[in-house]
Amino acid sequence: MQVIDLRSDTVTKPSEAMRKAMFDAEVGDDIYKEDPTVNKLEEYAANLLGKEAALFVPSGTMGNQLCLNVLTQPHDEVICDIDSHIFHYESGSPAALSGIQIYPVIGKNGIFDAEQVEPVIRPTSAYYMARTKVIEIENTHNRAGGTIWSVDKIEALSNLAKKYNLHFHLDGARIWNASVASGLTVSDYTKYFGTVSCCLSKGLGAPIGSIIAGSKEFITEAYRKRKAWGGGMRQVGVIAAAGLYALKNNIERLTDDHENAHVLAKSLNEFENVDIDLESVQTNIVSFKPLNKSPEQIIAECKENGLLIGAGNVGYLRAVTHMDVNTDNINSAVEIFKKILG
Ligand code: TLP
Repeated sequence: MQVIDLRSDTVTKPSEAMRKAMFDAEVGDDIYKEDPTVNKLEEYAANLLGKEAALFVPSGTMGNQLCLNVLTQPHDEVICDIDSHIFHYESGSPAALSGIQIYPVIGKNGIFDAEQVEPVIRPTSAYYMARTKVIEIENTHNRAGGTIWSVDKIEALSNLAKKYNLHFHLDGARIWNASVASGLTVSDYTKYFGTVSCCLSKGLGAPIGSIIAGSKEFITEAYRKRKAWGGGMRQVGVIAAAGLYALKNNIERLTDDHENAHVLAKSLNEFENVDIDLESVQTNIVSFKPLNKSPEQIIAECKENGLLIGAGNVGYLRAVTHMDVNTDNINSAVEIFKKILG
């Protein structure tokens, strides 16, 4: 039985051309900054993101957590959306690795306003409170279903961060999807942030790796911390080559994934037993609520039929489109869903 895997865009496998780039990669010891391919990737990514410097890290989680660690001291606080990845899916690392706490604000589809943030910034005189240090947003927003932030809302938060001398961090794991869907460049978004983390191993199809970017000073400190946390890597040009290939070749094609997600979402919307907000389907993630059975039951029944999907927000299911599923696969997925949810 052919299996259609819509659990995540992380499941993609490197294409032949990407593997060739990996095979051909020049390598050196990256701890000594002597891996030419890693150096090329970091320079290319820094340019694309409009930042002074960038650092290749093993995962998006390490990327976000390194950024938070460098930006904060123990007892500090990070304001972010209640459904953000750093709050739900990074194993409590802000507390465990940096001794900081999260102040979650309740966004709509993962997006919140500066007006919600200003009242919860702690007064600097309140010595008995955590110190607000960072505002963090996620673009696109995973748990909210791949939603895109408007530049206006980002700019308002950036101004607020400046006003209160706070850091502004972007979890841009899927910033490429936001850029392609909105028609804005990646740096149209990233220019508002001091620090950015973004993934090469999701929709872009690289097997591993993320990039963090910011000022030279910030990256120098993050480079120290990456080593301290065991994330220093050696002849890692073989995987950096995949990341470089992904950035150069796989961004524009994300529109195909977005179209497939729309096709899937529209079909699901026609089923009696599905609650879906079509407005939230803006990129490659389709988040929907089954009304006839529990999400676990649906996941199990889909699996029996050769379709893999995952759990999303509480009570929701998540299907993610990516380069290893084509329109025929999506049509087959719709048929399976029809059997189970129609
Ligand atoms: N997200 C994964 C899971 O952890 C949920 C997925 O399948 O979508 N930021 C965002 C917005 C993410 O969606 C993810 C991964 C990360 C950070 C962390 O990246 P990795 O998995 O490389 O640590």
